[in-house]
Amino acid sequence: MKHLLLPAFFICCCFTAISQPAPKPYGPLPSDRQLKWQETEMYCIIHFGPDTYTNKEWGYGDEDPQIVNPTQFSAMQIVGAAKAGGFKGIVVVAKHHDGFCMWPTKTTEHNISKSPYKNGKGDIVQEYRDVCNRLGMKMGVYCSPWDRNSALYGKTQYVTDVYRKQLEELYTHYGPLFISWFDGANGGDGYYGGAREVRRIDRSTYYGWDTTWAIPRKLAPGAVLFGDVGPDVRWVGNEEGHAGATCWATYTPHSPDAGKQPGNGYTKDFEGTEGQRDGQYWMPAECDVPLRPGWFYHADQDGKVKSPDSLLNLYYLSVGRGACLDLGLSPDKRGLIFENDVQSLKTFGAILTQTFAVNLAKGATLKASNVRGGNIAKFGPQKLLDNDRYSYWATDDGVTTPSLVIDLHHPKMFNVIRLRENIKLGQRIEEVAVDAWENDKWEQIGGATSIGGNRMMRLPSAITARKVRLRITKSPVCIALSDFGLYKEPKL
Ligand code: FUL
Repeated sequence: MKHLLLPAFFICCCFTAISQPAPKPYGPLPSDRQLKWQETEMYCIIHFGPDTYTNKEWGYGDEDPQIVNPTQFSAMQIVGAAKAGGFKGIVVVAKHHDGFCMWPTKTTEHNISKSPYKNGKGDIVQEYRDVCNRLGMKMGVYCSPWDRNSALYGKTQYVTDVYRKQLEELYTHYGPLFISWFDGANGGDGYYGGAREVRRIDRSTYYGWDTTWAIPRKLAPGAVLFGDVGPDVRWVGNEEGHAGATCWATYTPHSPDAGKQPGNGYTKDFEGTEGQRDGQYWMPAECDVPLRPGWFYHADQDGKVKSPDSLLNLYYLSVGRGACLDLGLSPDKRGLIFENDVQSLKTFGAILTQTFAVNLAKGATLKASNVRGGNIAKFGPQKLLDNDRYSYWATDDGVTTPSLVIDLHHPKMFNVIRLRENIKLGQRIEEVAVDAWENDKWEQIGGATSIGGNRMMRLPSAITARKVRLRITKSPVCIALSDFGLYKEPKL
């Protein structure tokens, strides 16, 4: 009898393991386009236009197109500088608040074809498109809703016949786009076709966001829509480049006035910094910050370009907290990225490449306190090291505070710890702690909250250890952790 029972027991065990279903998803989930955006991590928004020539940040809308006359404009040099910095895409400012369109639009005369650039035959947006294709960079667009040039601004006709038509042109001719950027700065004084007055709009209703968003959904289905109210990616609430130390991918935008619909430029934007644990939507944060003090080029800021070190710091405060970093680049009057900026980007990119070239945990022996259904092949901790953001170590339902010992076999020096959840199953883990085996006992060396698609702990100084322990200290449900990495930054 015994000899029959044993195989039966094994078959039974194997069956339970194989049939062990994946954990149930938790909370709001990302769409495919949001997953791709999350993987992008870093991109650059590029401001170039009349303001470059007038030394302003917000053009009034009465600028003469003749001033836009770059003599050496090179999309290759600009996008190349971003790529050297480790950025994976660009957002082209196709129209800023001054209303000047950098492509030959049919919607207004106030566009690049009226400038001397390439004798009126220029199309800056197309030049970026071609170079992005050549360099394997993603491209997105920003077309300012606020238009200080248009005589129609403030009327319904502006939205239906100008703004939405501009979006249609951009989505139709310059795709594929990975992001469409919607700004919150809206309404105020301007040229408005010569009226030179103040025009206010109802920020909650004027742009009819649902109808407006339907255009990219149809014409640029791969693009996430960014704005204060998302709906795919939210503004982080500051232009300093940092997300909250706790930063949830889930968010519900609220309007500042009770009972009104929130809109871009009309939210409690400070809430974007942390998001909300019980947020209704998957709407992770983007941190936008310029490389210089301003978004546009100003010669007197040539000495104020952020250093590689400060970019690195911003990287950990944004990407390291599950947001994406959107760094502002500003080509100068020549149409080139200034030398200082190029140098800073290059060094920053080199540091990132060196830091993340080797996961020092690779080859380690991993021992988890629990593996879902005992099914090591499917849910075991080795999935943490396979470089796949969506394969994962999972625990049994109800096991919410597991731990993992990482035996590196030899003492290794590191100062960055990176964790990622398989966010296809939602943002699950609320808090973790990391210990190192030091002086014959576990000493806590790091901790973090709200893990999500990316969470990095940058230690105050490098430590050397042979064994590291990860403790999940708070999660409402069983875990689905996809990556664990230990890295060492090179010395600057
Ligand atoms: C802001 C704009 O008002 C700035 O001029 C800049 O374009 C920045 C990226 O977004 O809201």
